[in-house]
Amino acid sequence: MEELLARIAECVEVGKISKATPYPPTMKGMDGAEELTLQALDAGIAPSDILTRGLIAGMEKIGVKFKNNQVFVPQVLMSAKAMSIAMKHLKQFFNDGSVQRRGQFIIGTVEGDLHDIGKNLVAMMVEGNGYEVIDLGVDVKTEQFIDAVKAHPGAYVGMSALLTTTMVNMEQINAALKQEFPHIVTFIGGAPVTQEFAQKIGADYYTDGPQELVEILNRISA
Ligand code: B12
Repeated sequence: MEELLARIAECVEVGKISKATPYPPTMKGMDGAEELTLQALDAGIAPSDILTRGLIAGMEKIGVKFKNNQVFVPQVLMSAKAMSIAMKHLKQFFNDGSVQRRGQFIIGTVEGDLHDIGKNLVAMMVEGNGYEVIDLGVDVKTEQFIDAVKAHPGAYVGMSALLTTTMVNMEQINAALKQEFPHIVTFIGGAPVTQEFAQKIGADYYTDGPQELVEILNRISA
């Protein structure tokens, strides 16, 4: 069992999706995250162990490497793909409640902004670390964020912006969220965003990448 979970973690870390996918070349023809997850389920390993000790363990490793500039966006996207294909087979266990999520995280790129690569990366990393992600997409207006929190009380909210002209929209969205839901915890990020800006607009947290965000989420939701 330990060996199977370690192999699942490795597949996520290196982005080995399934037997059929050629990446990484050193693992060509070998079982990937998909086959190994199915084998683990067949072997009776608890879905929660597959998630936390297999998939999430692998995602944590790639997250740390990304933070330390040891890997770059394409590798993280491969890891996220390996993770999501395995998650497809675990979804039913989340839906019937036998596996608990760590929390809910609403994310969107703010009004006027269509950049979504970074936002998607953050969403995948957060999901990969055991949270349910409600992705509102791009060009998300204040009302959409508010409606999403109404539909998911207690969820954390993340906002992304890549333009100096759209990051200012975060201020209004954040203020409206704080007014409507005084206990809400908000995160902001994106290339032009800074810690000082987060402080200025009253957002709770700024991080420059997904790994730091996940570390904060794990801390505050523990
Ligand atoms: C790809 C890209 C595009 C693509 C977007 C495709 C897509 N589906 O996203 C297209 C071609 C559509 C595009 C359009 C435009 N773009 Co553009 N684009 C880029 C580019 C090259 C890369 C952005 C990217 O994806 N980076 C990779 C990701 C992984 O990084 P990231 O987004 O920063 O995300 C990381 C962190 O910021 C953080 N993060 C991100 N979101 C969040 C959220 C939270 C909560 C947290 C905690 C963290 C976090 O985590 C991520 C992972 O580490 C940048 C230049 C650059 N090098 O940044 C310009 C750039 C952002 N674009 C720019 C501009 C000007 C535009 C346009 C206005 C161009 C035009 N004249 O039409 C339009 C705007 C359209 C619109 N309304 O949004 C400028 C912005 C300048 C500025 N300071 O405002 C840039 C900087 C290019 C430049 N040097 O001029 N763009």
